[in-house]
Amino acid sequence: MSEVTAKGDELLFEQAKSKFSELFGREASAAASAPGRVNLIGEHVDYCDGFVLPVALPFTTVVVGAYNNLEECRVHTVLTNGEERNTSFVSPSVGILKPGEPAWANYVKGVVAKFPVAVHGFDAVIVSDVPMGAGVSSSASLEVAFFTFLESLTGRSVGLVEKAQLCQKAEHEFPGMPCGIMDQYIVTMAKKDHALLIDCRSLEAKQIPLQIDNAVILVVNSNVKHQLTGSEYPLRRSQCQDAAKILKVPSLRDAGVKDIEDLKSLKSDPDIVKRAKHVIEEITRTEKVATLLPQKYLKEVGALLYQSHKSLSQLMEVSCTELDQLVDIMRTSPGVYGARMTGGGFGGCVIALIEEKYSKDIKDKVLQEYKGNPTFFVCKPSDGAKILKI
Ligand code: GAF
Repeated sequence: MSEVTAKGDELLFEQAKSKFSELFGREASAAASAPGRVNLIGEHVDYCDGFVLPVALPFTTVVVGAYNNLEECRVHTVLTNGEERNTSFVSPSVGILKPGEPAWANYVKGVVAKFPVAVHGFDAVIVSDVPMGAGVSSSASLEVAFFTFLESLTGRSVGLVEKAQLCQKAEHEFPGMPCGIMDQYIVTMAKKDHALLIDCRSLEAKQIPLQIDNAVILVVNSNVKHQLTGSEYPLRRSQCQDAAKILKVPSLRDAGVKDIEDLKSLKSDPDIVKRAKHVIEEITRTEKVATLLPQKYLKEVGALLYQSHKSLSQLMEVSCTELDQLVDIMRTSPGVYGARMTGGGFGGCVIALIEEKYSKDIKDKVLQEYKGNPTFFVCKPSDGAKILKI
């Protein structure tokens, strides 16, 4: 089946509650959910203090649980593909949490460790339909859902920006991924029918209405994930920091087009020049899209999406054959304004801004021409994390 649809909070919530009572023999007392996301534009610029324009998806992670009067946190997870896993670790009220095996548990442990109070032992069940390894931020969805669950469990909450920052810190220190702030921020703050223009320096944000009449954002999952992100993402981040250092600016947000020439004349490493050029130009493209989109200048927005993809592929070098192929198919499809890869790259999804009436034709063309096994969904801008009433 090439079409994937979100199950919705309610169904996942029911599933999580009944799993909890089946496993732990009592009712859950606290619950929360948080969505996945796609990024419309502003890729690989959040860690350079740039602007990003993500949207939350209707796919969500739900966490339910209750205290267990033990000195242990026991967590059971039901993955998108139905597989189940569990883990347990010492409660932070009696011990210090450290990253370790199993790898997936680090996302949960990190959040528990960064939570502002030492949580007593609890049992929890996680159920999610956010596609994994698809670049739609299943990790931030899990982190923020878990943090929000802990807020509900303990009655201790923090401001939304602080929540996003603590979850980002958890991801840096436990799974060890030096991500920017975009994913945790959108997953925390998203509003239905809106994209969010985030200034990753000031951490202020503006809701951008996403009513684009007869157009929709089609997401195509390439269903490939190359094992490069682990090493290549930190490398991109450090190359951007090196470029800023050479230019003697705090970050590439402070650099302009002229600086690209300066970098060249200083005989900088050609890779560093390419990364800087991508970041500087992508920040400008993002600001433009945030202005053009609500005015429904869809052709112009589409052209910027194509430019963004080209830059991610040739300058940032975070695309791959499959994503390039999907974007190329879009270029020759009727009814497509523009398309680009979304997220960290090396696989995952492509987004395409399309005329809704061409949706079937476009999908048929992708199914015929794409060499892999694609799946599709339409991006319905959804709300951010919330506490669910038990
Ligand atoms: C990943 C990271 F987690 C984000 O912070 C961001 O850098 C993105 O890749 C690329 O734009 O999702």
